[in-house]
Amino acid sequence: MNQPVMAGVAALNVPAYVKQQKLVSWVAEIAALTKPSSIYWCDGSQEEYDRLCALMVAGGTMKTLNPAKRPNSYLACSDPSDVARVEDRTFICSATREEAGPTNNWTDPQEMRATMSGLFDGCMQGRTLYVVPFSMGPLGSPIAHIGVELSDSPYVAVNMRIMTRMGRAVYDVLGSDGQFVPCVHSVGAPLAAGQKDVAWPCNPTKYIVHYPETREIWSFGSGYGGNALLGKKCFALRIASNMGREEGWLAEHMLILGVESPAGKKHYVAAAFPSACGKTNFAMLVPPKSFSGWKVTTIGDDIAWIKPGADGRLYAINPEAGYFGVAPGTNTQTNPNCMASMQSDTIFTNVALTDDGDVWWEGMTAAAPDHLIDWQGKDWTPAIAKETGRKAAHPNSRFTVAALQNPVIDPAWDDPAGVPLSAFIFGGRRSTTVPLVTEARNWVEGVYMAATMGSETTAAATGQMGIVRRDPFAMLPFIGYNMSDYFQHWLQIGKKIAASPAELPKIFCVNWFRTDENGKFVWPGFSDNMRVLKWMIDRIENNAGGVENLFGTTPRYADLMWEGSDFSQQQFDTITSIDKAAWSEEVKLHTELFEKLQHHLPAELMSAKAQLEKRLAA
Ligand code: SAT
Ligand code: MN
Repeated sequence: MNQPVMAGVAALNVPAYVKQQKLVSWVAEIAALTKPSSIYWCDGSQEEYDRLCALMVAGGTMKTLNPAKRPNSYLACSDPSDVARVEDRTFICSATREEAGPTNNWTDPQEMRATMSGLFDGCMQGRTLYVVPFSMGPLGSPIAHIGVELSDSPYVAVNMRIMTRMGRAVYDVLGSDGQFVPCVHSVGAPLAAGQKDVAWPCNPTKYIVHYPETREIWSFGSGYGGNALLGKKCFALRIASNMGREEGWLAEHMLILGVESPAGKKHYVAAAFPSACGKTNFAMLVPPKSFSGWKVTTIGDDIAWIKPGADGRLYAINPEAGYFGVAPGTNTQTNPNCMASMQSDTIFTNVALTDDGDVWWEGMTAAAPDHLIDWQGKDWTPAIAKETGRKAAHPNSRFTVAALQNPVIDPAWDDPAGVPLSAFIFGGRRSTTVPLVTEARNWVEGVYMAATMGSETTAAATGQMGIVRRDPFAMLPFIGYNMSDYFQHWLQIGKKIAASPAELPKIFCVNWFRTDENGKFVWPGFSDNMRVLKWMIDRIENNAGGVENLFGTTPRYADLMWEGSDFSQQQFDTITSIDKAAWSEEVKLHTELFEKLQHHLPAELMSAKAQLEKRLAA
């Protein structure tokens, strides 16, 4: 009769195929803290996915889209306060503040653990704790790593099934003593007995916490994207960057694409851009018609894990298995492959619902439908939008879709060995100053360009939009340790390759976003980015000209292929001109950044800056 041990504690229900005692004990420990009403171990099956989606449809979290228009697809709309990553609530709790560095929020790990224990105590009451096992990278691959996310959000469970290799097979790889990164997530909205749930539970208090030393993640209060799908930014970038530093590899905020010439020669390049700056579009680029025979294929659209191979070259894998991309602006012109990917089996978040049960977002079609239900569930018409400026879809609305649905997925995307990289590309969103494309003359100059990169902020993170901030390597929100040490790590990798028989990948810096005097983008972007990509490939093969300028080598108009384009020399000059006065101002911002990062800042970068200043003064 008296069962004190079980009182108020959900049954563990461990499936027989789970063989690891350490994992089971950890689940029991978190359950004892968070006090869910039940525990459910995800197996990753389609049946389970369908069941959890149906549960969320019944609970009002998701709507089933019209199966004739968008089969097996759903629309989830979040609480209006929970729509993007929260960088000011993201913490790197290394042993010392110095290890987290000046660009990260830091709290003493002991103190943070006490805060977390308080917040997580009873936070899953009335909810189910989902045990979500996942592999970042091909299952069982020597470069892959396993994580287990404990979450009280079924939305997280179904999204993780798309975004990672999630399910039962992970336990076979994990065995009785394999390593995994423990990830604890709660929306922070316990339910009292009989209390009715809301469609999108979350908590105004949010914490996204990383403990690099013990490789743990704790996330509280948000159900959205990178805050909640812990395999993505938290694990694959913040924790993995720490692993990479220790083990001699790189975890980067980069897409990876393959580009094949008509002659059948293939190169892979990795490109870093801040969130919502077109990584997914670039990764799925369709070359212009005039580039017949050229093919672009996708390895990944957001994250790259890059390891030196036995031959000295750098090999990259995409640790993810799906895309969590920005919807607004995506259409059959800007990204036909992405539109095709989302034809079915897609979860949409915070886009608008059409009257016939399909989705819509700003930029999807030239003309908006006459009537929509917007992402906040309100009536929306073009007239209302004109009057109030209210968007039908949130600017950071997203789609979650499996990589395998991408018609141009690269045949090697799942290769455990990864693909060899010929170049790195770094790009920011800059309406002025930074030219269309620049090639670094050497590794150090490339690292300098990446380190000092600036970009105008987007809706992917909460906070003011459109202000230029330094975003080194597009990693500002994602680096899990001291930024200066990270620069050093990059320099180190360069030295290692230089000492091997392999050639160093080239480093390029791009800017698709220069505007004219009316604030309009000058460069058409999208397909036409192929013209820039081709120049890079030609440079790699010693096959294209360019001129040296202040800080690298840039193409002249004649160095790019213009067939099928009416982009003029004069337009080209507008987006490639280097204004000395603007660059003097720009370098002041580099100085400001370097002052902030002074501690451990590599001397090579200081001298790269001194050289740039000298050229500017000449
Ligand atoms: O919300 S995510 O962090 O997954 C998207 C992004 O900001 O890149
Ligand atoms: Mn991203």
